[in-house]
Amino acid sequence: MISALNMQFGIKGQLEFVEDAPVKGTPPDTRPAGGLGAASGLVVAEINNAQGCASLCLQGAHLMNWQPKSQAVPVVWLSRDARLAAGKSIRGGAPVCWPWFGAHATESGFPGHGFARTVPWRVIESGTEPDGATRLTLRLETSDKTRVQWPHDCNLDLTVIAGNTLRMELATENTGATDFVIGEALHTYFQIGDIGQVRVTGLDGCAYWDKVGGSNLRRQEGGISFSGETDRVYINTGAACVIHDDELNRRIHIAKSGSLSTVVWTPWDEKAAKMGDLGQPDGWREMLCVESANAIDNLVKVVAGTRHTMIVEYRVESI
Ligand code: TA6
Repeated sequence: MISALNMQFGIKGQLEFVEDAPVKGTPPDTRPAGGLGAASGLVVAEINNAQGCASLCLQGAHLMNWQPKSQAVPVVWLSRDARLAAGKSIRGGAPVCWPWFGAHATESGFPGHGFARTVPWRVIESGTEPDGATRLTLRLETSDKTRVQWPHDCNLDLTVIAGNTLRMELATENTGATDFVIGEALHTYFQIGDIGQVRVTGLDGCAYWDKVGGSNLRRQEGGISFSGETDRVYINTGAACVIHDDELNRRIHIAKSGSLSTVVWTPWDEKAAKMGDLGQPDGWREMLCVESANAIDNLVKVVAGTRHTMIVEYRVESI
């Protein structure tokens, strides 16, 4: 598998596929604590080019890390407690939430945020962009299991272009004869200096569903700062956002297209402690989710025979 992948899609000195396996010569149960945990056997695409580096687990097409060469600290956050395991979601990175966001509308037994992030995807293309960035495209592998939860004929592709910027394109192609409706998100965890110090701008005046303590419709006034659990689904907005991070001396610019919802989430201390996988004791202070999505009021009808694509582009500005 690994050698065949590298033969067909590897790019010398830029893109290599590796197995999440024990360090050579050490028994699997002595893997270092933390990091990516015990050997999962899952395959990871390691990208390293002149502009930056990134890593992506083929399961879930789950981008785990992105760090442009200009940055001493990764831009996409991965929990110290992140574990790779078959069928399990990875804490951090950019989980693909599809074909629904949040809880399933009617089936409480179906996984939150859909199944896309915990099933196998296969590589369908790789290449080098004219500016030297590395491009990789993966396609979700449908199965009897996925068809139980999603009985529609479709292709779901994720194209990742990693370099000085990070671009992700999530394309849903309806190859069947009937329309269907999806919810989706690129649920990206950004690395920040401290949650109490950052601000998010770009959503001034936008309506949002406040998910903390129920679900109340409110309107954003000015920028967003954080002093407690925050879980907001901003609706009907195609706006770009900026994370202002004075501690890390940078601004993270989050542009998007094909997305009318933006989710802003920090669990804060109590929820983080309950979740238990954000890196004890206060890993949650170093992450903030700003997710480009189509959720709640902004579900997307994909007409039979057509394709819908949601695109994000992240850029870091040192200040
Ligand atoms: O996007 C915010 C959110 O919906 C939160 O409510 C929280 O559940 C978070 O996603 C993480 O969800 P997960 O299923 O990855 O633990």
